[in-house]
Amino acid sequence: MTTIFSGVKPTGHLTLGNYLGAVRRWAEEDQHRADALFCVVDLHALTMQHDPARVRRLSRQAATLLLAAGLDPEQCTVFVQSHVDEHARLSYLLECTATDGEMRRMIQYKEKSAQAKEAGDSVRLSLLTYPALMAADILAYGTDEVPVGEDQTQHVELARDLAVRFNQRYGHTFVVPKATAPTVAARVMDLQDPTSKMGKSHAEGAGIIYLLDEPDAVRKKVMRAVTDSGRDVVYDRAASPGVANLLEVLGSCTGQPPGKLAEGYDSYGALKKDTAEAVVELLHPLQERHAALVADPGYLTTVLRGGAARAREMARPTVDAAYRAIGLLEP
Ligand code: AQP
Repeated sequence: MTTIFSGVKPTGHLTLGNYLGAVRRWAEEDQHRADALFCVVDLHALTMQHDPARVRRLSRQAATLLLAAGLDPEQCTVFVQSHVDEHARLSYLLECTATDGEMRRMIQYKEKSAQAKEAGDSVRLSLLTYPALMAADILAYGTDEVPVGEDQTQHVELARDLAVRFNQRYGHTFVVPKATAPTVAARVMDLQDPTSKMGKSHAEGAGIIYLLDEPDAVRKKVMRAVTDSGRDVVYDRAASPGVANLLEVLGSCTGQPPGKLAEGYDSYGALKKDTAEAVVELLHPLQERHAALVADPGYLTTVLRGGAARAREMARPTVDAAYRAIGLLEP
């Protein structure tokens, strides 16, 4: 059976980008067709300046939203990364497999280390090494597929390279995984700056739709989205990034190709109105389920404990095999 692993970082409130790029597929397709694990990757939230209480709060909120989005603990394994020691155990072996140069080439490292320096913060060593931890997250489970948004493909490529290198040096140990991205909305852009990704760790702003935004807040953000100076509704990411982004969001919500949708509009206003309503409708059931789950916090705790126990059991044989293969004595 295919094994699927993916995760979400508790670095902010989950956004429409997280949902359309990743979480919706996990719930609607992946959990039903594979042995699937979905994880709140809390260790990854420690690579930049962080507030411990906020990370704890956001970790529970992210896990609650995964369930609200439709992940069913009877169908898949939902857990928190730091509850399963195998991730950190394997990460060190992968740091011993990766090179300094390939870590420094990671786009997110370049961008975020520049951001930290600009803010006058020191750059944490973990910001450089965390792709090895992400590779460990993936490889520990014999993962075949990693359903992610486009921004994460470089990290999954690194996990592939490390798996291949480790297998060549020490004997076959890891399955070589591949990233899968959705055909539409693989990179949802910020509504106010359609040349940059809608990211949950970015400063809160009118360009980011959060999954728990009230309907009126969603409408306001979409109606104020930056479009282009022209008038024609065309699907052209390079020439009209704002309009293309709205068409992708609408296309993803309604299951129609963005290029085809463009033919049905002759004004930006009508496109925005339909996009806003489609997003409100898409989020409504998720928000209702979220409210019900929040009313029963014990349920989430039970799900996460069960998920961690199962994940540990799944990861241990592969991580133990990697320890033996690389030359470490059995205890
Ligand atoms: N805008 C997006 N469009 C499509 N997919 C997206 N994803 C994130 N943003 C978009 C996908 O959602 C999954 C979880 O994301 P994450 O928690 O790894 O990262 P993030 O939401 O992008 O949060 P940050 O903290 O703002 O991260 P940085 O700044 O590091 O990108 C992933 O599958 C991701 O691809």
